[in-house]
Amino acid sequence: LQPALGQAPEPPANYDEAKVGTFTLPDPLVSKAGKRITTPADWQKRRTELLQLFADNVYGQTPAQAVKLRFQVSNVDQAALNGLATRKQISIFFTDYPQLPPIDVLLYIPKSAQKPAPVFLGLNFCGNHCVTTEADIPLSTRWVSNVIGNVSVNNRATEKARGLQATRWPIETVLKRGYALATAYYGDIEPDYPQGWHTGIRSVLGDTTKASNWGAIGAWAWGLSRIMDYLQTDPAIDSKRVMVMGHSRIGKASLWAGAQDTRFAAVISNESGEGGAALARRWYGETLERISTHFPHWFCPRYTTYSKRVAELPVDQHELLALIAPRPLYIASADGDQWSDPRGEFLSGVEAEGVYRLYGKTGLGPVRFPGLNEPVGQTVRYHNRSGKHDVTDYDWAQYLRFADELVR
Ligand code: GTR
Repeated sequence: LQPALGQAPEPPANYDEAKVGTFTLPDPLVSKAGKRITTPADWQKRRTELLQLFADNVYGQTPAQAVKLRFQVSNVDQAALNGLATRKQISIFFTDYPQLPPIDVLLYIPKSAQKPAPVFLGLNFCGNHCVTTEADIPLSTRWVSNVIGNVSVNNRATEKARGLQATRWPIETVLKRGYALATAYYGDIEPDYPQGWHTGIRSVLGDTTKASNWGAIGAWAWGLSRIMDYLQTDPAIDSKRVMVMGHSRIGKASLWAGAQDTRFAAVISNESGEGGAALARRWYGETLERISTHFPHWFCPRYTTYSKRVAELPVDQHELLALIAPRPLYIASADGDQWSDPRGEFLSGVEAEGVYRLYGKTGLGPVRFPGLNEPVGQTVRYHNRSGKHDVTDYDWAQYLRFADELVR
């Protein structure tokens, strides 16, 4: 691809470990004033500081104001998936902003549950009709990407999209293990293109004049918290056991949601890469420069200013992971997805260890970068799956085991 006239050609991506470079990571356990953090109480103060640094420099400021919500249960099927689940569809309306579309939540609750069920919550990439082949899930009427599967026409979903990403959502397996599954289309919160914010929550909240105005990742994370608001009202759900899970750009949003909103009991990052779990200071695969020029709408405006001076970014992504401590965290990479920098994702988890230790927990523990398909760690877990950028049954098998051991 030729760069457009007047545009500098893109620097090539590095995939050579020898060329990653040397760098000094900011220490999560040293406050801005230079004080060493040694107790959970001090960490709580440092946490506030770090959240602010991520807001000011990476994702933007999440508006603090409470937004009035109205939950409308539009459809309940007591015998979905051959009687395996109660399936509910819930629309989350924003009472004060009737111009905004609702977030349409698709929720499966295991029929076998004797008590409120723990739940995996994750946003999906192309509409609720994409996660399942069930014919009676309405096609999303929102803007959808034309690129995913080449099945949309003029950015609207078609029947061909039904079940398109069902392999990423093994709903029946999850239900049979006793977990509920909740999902919603990320484009309900903000359609993922540069002007998409005009029809999403960022059109009414935030401040576009500020370098720390929130970006789309911030909006998606905010939306996850609004779904949590609903889950807290559903008596069939154990809202103390909500695990937020996300793939790739939605993995970035899930991490930011889990960092800010401690109601999430655990966080699962599936190949979140740059701006997610991967260390920004490593020159490997996707870089801050590349992501902030290709997807500036995902981040706050100030983020781009670090593209040629990443060493000056006052945070790095291990501190985002540390913000999830002491809660369980799963970081998953794929070997065929070097763009996401598997080793950089692993090292980021290693660097969060000190904060887990403050709470008497072992995070990843003293581990080396593992071989393929070899999960490691304790409260923080990591695997590097063989295969491409995707969410597979292998990934879910690990998440279910992790949930059984640490969240259940
Ligand atoms: C890529 C982007 C990654 C990742 C990915 C995805 O184009 O460079 O950071 O977010 O998209 O979301 O699948």
